[in-house]
Amino acid sequence: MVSQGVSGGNSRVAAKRMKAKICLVGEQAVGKTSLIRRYVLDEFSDDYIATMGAKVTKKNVEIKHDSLGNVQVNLVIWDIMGDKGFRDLLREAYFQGAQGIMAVCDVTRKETLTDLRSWIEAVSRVSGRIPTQVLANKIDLTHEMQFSETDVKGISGFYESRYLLTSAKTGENVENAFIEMARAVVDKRVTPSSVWEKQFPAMTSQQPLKVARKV
Ligand SMILES: Nc1nc2c(ncn2[C@@H]2O[C@H](COP(=O)(O)OP(=O)(O)OP(=O)(O)O)[C@@H](O)[C@H]2O)c(=O)[nH]1
Ligand SMILES: [Mg+2]
Repeated sequence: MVSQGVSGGNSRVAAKRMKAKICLVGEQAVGKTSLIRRYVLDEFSDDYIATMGAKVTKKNVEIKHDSLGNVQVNLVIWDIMGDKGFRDLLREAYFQGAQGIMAVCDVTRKETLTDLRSWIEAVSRVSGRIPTQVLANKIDLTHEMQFSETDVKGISGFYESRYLLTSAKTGENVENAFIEMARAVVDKRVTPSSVWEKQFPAMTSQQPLKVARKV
């Protein structure tokens, strides 16, 4: 983290800066690109153009941190194609140095929720244990929902992560999601690793997963 003095009238305020690589992962067409587009450009399109490979977008966000005060976070957002074949081939290239995972599923397709486990673990195998967030996207399609909030809680609880119900279409919770992610990355950076790891113990595939209750 870089700490830089900024003049403000007679006072000097410490502006802290930090870079954070965030990876958006999840199955094809769950809305990863749309969430980034909504957050960065405040735009949405119903058209679907599958992402080829990975696309990197940057955005600065200022967060208020409990102990640090205001922190400028330079988010480096990696939009990764939802193709598992490519994921396994290229995961070192995509996930190296990741500091946060935004794992996205589509509330209208149940399998996209259960598949999140393999995405989160693919990133974690390369990056180590990092802040993780589960996003249940397309919440605007209420009548087509194939799973409940309880199911989302089940997956996110397993990974000691937070979850949010989002809509790239309406913008619901999209900004919140990125701000929360930035805050979690800053928190990890300033928390001694022994304390952080106690809060967020490493997950193992052997642990049973409480998920997929029928709605
Ligand atoms: N109704 C609704 N549609 C959405 C939402 N988010 C994305 N979509 C639509 O879902 C389709 C897929 O969205 P993308 O953002 O391209 O999905 P992706 O996860 O990036 O897909 P890949 O790049 O193939 O991995 C598009 O037609 C979007 O318009 C949402 O919140 N609500
Ligand atoms: Mg995409």
